[in-house]
Amino acid sequence: VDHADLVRLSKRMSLALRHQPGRFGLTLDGAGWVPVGEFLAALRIDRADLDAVVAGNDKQRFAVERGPDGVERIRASQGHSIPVDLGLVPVPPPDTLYHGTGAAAVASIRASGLHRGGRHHVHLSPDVETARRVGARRNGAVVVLSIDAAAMARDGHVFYRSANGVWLTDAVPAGYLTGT
Ligand code: HQG
Repeated sequence: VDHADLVRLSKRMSLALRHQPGRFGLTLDGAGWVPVGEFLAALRIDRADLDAVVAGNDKQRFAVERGPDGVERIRASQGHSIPVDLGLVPVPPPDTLYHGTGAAAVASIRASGLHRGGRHHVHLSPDVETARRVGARRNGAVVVLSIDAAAMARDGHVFYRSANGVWLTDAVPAGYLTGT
């Protein structure tokens, strides 16, 4: 399999593990896990392909581990639109976090802050380069916004960090956004 195949498979895996497991005949447990064997059968892929995606993934989107019952399981580390409880614990954020987006969204974001949309949380990046990559998924020019996470934390906003290093919070009110 070449790189393009792995990216395609990674997207199918994201669809199954974050958004539409039912479309693949899968049911995730309350924390988003599904047994690896079931997952391979449902997506009709073999173990080597799964390992290639999990190991080679640029963002480490997927976690594979042995569950308490001894059965190997897989889940997405973040990005769900279906209700799963990842069991993330609140962590104090770095002073500044970043959000990369498209220029077209900036006026609205400056007016009303960052909303989580269909996802569980607003996704924030630990550094400008990562935020730029996230923003590059949008059309047009990329804008990187800085977030005064220290002030948010002082004011009682809670932050989480996913297993793959994405910072998560419920919402970012406009007052905590600064330029780039
Ligand atoms: C925008 C990828 C107008 C926001 C990435 C973003 C990330 C507003 C879009 C993860 C707004 C939502 C999430 C407002 C927010 N007005 N636009 N008030 N508030 N927005 O995809 O952060 O590759 O749900 O700027 O790497 O882009 O899937 O969020 O452009 O970690 O693993 O609404 O998805 O991860 O888009 O990306 P998304 P995101 P994966």
